Amino acid sequence: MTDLRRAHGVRRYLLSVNSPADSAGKKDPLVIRDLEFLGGMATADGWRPEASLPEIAFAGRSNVGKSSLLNRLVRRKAFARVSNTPGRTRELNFFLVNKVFVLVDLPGYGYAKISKTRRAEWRPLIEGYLKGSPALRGIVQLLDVRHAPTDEDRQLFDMLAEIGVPAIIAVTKIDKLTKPKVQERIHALAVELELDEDQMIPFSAVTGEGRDELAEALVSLLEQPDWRTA
Ligand SMILES: Nc1nc2c(ncn2[C@@H]2O[C@H](COP(=O)(O)OP(=O)(O)OP(=O)(O)O)[C@@H](O)[C@H]2O)c(=O)[nH]1
Ligand SMILES: [Mg+2]
Repeated sequence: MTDLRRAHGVRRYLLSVNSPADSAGKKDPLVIRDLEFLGGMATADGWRPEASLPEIAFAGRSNVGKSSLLNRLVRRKAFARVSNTPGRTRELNFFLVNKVFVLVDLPGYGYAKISKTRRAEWRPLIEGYLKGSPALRGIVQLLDVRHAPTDEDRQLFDMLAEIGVPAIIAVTKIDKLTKPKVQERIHALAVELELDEDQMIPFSAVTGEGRDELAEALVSLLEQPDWRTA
C-alpha cells in the first residue's frame, strides 16, 4: 500500500470551504450563463481543445458520480452523460463554462469487469492530461462516501501530490447514508487520507447538497495565481 505521508503535497493545496450553514441565504457563487461542449480527448497525445482558458478536472472511480456532480454543478439534467453502465465515460470531455473556464470530466478508473490491460489504461491517459495541460488550475477528486479509498484512488492521490496540482476532495452520494453515518464516514476518510475533515466537500447529486460549497471552492481555485509559477 502506498505511504500517504508522501502525499502531503496534496494537503497544502486543499481549500477550506464554508460549512453549509454559512452559505444559507447566500447568492449563487457560480451563476451558469453559458455552456458549450468542446469535445473529447481519447488518447494522451490525441486531440484536445486549445488550452487558452483555465481548466478544472474531475477524477474518480468509475461510477463514483463524476458526470452527475458536473450536471448538478452546472444545473443541467443531462449535460455530462450519466451512465448505468460503469466505465462508460472513456474519453476526457471538455465543457466550456460562461466562456471563461473549462470543466474536464475525466474517464473513471477501477472498473473491475474489464480486462487488466484496459483497466490500466486510465493512468497514462490521466497522467498525460495532468502533465500536458498548462492551463490546469485544479483537480476535484471524488470519493464515494460509502467506500474506503481503493488502490487506484491512492495512486491518483499520490500522482496529484507529486505533480503538485491544487486538489479538492468531493465526497459523493451522501444521500445514501444517514447524517450521523455520513459524519462517521467523512471522519474515517480524512484519517485514511491524512486530510482535515473541513477540506472535504460532502456532496449529493440527488439533493444538491454541497453544490454551492463546491462552486465556491472552484471559483476561489480559479482566482488563485497559476500554481505552476506561484
Ligand atoms: N443516490 C445517488 N446516486 C448517485 C449520485 N451521483 C451519482 N449517482 C448514480 O451513480 C451512477 C453513476 O453516476 P455517474 O455520474 O455516471 O458516475 P461517473 O463517475 O461519471 O461514472 P463513469 O463515467 O463510468 O466513470 C448513476 O446511476 C447515478 O445516478 C448521488 O449523489 N446520489
Ligand atoms: Mg461519467
